[in-house]
Amino acid sequence: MRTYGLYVKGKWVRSAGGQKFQSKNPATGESLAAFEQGTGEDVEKAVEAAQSALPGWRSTPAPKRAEILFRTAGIMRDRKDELGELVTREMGKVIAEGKGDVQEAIDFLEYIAGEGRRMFGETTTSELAHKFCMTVRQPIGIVGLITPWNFPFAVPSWKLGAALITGNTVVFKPATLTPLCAATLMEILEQAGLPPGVVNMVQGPADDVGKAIVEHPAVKAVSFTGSVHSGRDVYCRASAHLKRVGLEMGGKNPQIIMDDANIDLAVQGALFGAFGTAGQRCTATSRLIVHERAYEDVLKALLSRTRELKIGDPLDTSVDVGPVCGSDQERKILNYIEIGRKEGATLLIGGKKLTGGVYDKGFFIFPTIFEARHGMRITKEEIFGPVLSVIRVRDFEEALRIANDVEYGLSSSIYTNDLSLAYRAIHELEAGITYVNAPTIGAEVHLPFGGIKNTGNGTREAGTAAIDEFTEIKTVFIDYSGRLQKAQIQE
Ligand code: UN1
Repeated sequence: MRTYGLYVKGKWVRSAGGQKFQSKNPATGESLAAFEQGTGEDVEKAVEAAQSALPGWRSTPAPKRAEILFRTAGIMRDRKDELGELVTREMGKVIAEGKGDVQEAIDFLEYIAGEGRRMFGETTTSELAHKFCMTVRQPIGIVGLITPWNFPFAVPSWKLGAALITGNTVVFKPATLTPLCAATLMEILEQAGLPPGVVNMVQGPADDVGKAIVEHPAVKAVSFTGSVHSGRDVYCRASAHLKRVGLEMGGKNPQIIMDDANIDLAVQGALFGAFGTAGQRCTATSRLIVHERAYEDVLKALLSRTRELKIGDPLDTSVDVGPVCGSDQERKILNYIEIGRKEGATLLIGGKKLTGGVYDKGFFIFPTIFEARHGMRITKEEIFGPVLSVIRVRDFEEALRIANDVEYGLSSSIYTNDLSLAYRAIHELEAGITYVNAPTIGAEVHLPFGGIKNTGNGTREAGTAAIDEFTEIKTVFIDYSGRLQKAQIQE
């Protein structure tokens, strides 16, 4: 089995602590590779490398930096099938989604590489004659990127692409559940021509490596995607150093189905939203809020379609739902199912770990649907697994009130053909993203992505907002009058 080092200054190196860990296929238990486990000392070296690469990288013209990102996307496109399989083997999402993860990385890298020839500032008027005013964007410096396991190519590529095009250098800590995807991404960046030290990867646990990155005084900004619990910790530690922090955290995303909706379409959306990626997206649908007049029809269609779902080997193209990503995930999800039962929600389907044959080697949970009352823990806390709570409501007002009565605000959806309800949902759903007649998952990379309330701290990733996350704005005044002119002062 191959052992991967940490990636520092363009070299694969041993960790200071000498410990190793392995990555395992959540469907089969097979070990995929071994990895050096980094420590705070390794972070120190990674920061030094990022520091020494910074002057060269920030002075490389942005369109030249873009060429490397375009090449990175090109390599991914050439290797898309193989990389998609890698995502599936390491993370467990079904192969169509594994390839989708890689496609999302390609899409974003190409989109953001285009910013190399934009990265617009402002030009504006001056209150004084013969004076020119504008803004330019500059890199922040060394940035720390901390990424989750559920999109092991896409989310690191969002953050890396945006940080790199804007001229920052990086210390990158990927999730410990998907180290092989991360190491492969480093190989691809290197092959695409990224200079040594521009991106440095230190694998390892959050409480050691993550903490060292967040608290290092030379790391000027941190971009984090993960749980609210960890994100809050990152925010508090980083704020002591007055760092820029971008947080993208949990969701408890609702899909509302009104009585005039196309039920078949709405149910297809709910299935994809709730059970796609085995419910392990921060955008996953975890609450289906259904108008009472559509309720029986929705439930019937939902259950009959869920019964037909094939659970199993995620590399098999006929499989709909793969395993969840590891034993901790499995335990947490099964625990929530137990909580749902105990608090009196009616289990309609699923609710257990699958056993026997191939299932014994992996972490398979059958898609689970509860009929629940709003207020139960399963309707308010993020589960991050294939568990959907269906909630019956009398009307749109009640649907809206329930949809908004959670601590999170990432994605949301409404199925209706009533234009005024659709617009009210757009205005009144408390979320960073609202879909009309489409599921809560599947955001496109050229639009801002992120949430309100406890989902985030006001930043957005992807889209044009990605540039804001990783740049400082410099305001420039050029006086070509040849004399001292005083703003605000009448003479
Ligand atoms: C995530 O789950 O962290 O909108 C990202 C979506 C994907 C991105 C999800 N494009 O579902």
